[in-house]
Amino acid sequence: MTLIFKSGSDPWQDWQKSLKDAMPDLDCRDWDDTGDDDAVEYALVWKPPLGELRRRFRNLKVIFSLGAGVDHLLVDPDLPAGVPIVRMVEPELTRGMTEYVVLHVLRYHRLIPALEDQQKRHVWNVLPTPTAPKRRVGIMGLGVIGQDSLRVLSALGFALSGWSRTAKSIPDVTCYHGRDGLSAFLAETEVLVCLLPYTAETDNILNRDVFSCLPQGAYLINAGRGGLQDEDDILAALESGQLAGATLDVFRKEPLPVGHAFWDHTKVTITPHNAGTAQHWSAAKEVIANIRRIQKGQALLNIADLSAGY
Ligand code: NDP
Ligand code: OXD
Repeated sequence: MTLIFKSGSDPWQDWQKSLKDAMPDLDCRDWDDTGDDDAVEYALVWKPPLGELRRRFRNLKVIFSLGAGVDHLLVDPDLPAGVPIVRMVEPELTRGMTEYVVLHVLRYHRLIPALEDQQKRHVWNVLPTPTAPKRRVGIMGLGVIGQDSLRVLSALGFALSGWSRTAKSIPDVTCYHGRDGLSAFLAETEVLVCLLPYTAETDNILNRDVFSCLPQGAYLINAGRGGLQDEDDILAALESGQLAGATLDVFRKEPLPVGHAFWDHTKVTITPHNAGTAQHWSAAKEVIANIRRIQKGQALLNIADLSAGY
């Protein structure tokens, strides 16, 4: 019983230790190590080379995504048929994402970019600052991460709304769903936080039409995926003042190309796709718990719905 591991950046030794701590008899192997590929039953991977899972591992039982999003796997037209894909759902990844959302919502709410600009110009000027109940924050994507972010924003007292594909009911959150609910959701959103997965339906969803439904001078925070955003439309909305600022963790092309207009834009804050990351010491326990479920003949948790694309 072997698990094969492939990460973009995480040190393999850390994951190996955490996986072995949780299941000592599991044989764990890094993607590039040689060994018996027929013994591999589990793959824990981020962006594996196209076609390789199917070509190399004939006895694969489950593909565990190292990320919450599975778009990096579904891009492969040659995935092993019938092998379930499990999303990464683990408390520390969720916590990291919530930290990111709350940090950047508060930064806009408390007008920090304007205050930093005043400081650069040695200007002492008190800006009117409402408290949280008077700030309307809207979250696109009411899944694991969206709902956890709402939980903390709600404790801070923000006026909250959310948008999802199917109908939801969340205490203290005005919920909208589907394309029909989108413009009403946007109309009451001063800080728009995007935590959607990238699918055929959400491709380019952050575009000029969406920005035009927001109140003038709204803020955008996108920690979902780069493919969700039309980058030219973001620049145009910043230029016109429709958007007052954008905080972007994800980009159409990553790393963000050296000459991209976002880099030096005074209204754009860039982070290098590190809003949240699965932590080996916590995530390994979730992976192993799911492997134990298979061994006991129980249903896997957090299987991606391939027909919905997330
Ligand atoms: P979930 O699958 O738990 O939630 C996804 C949410 O998006 C659901 O509420 C779903 O609606 C909604 N949604 C999906 N498609 C549509 C649509 N067409 N229209 C409206 N709503 C839609 O995912 P997570 O919360 O775990 O993660 C969300 C995303 O965050 C990931 O897919 C990934 O792209 C991104 N991410 C980014 C990270 C980073 O470091 N930047 C780290 C981790 C995740 P419904 O509830 O009806 O199903
Ligand atoms: C994820 C990511 O999807 O890291 O978890 O982007």
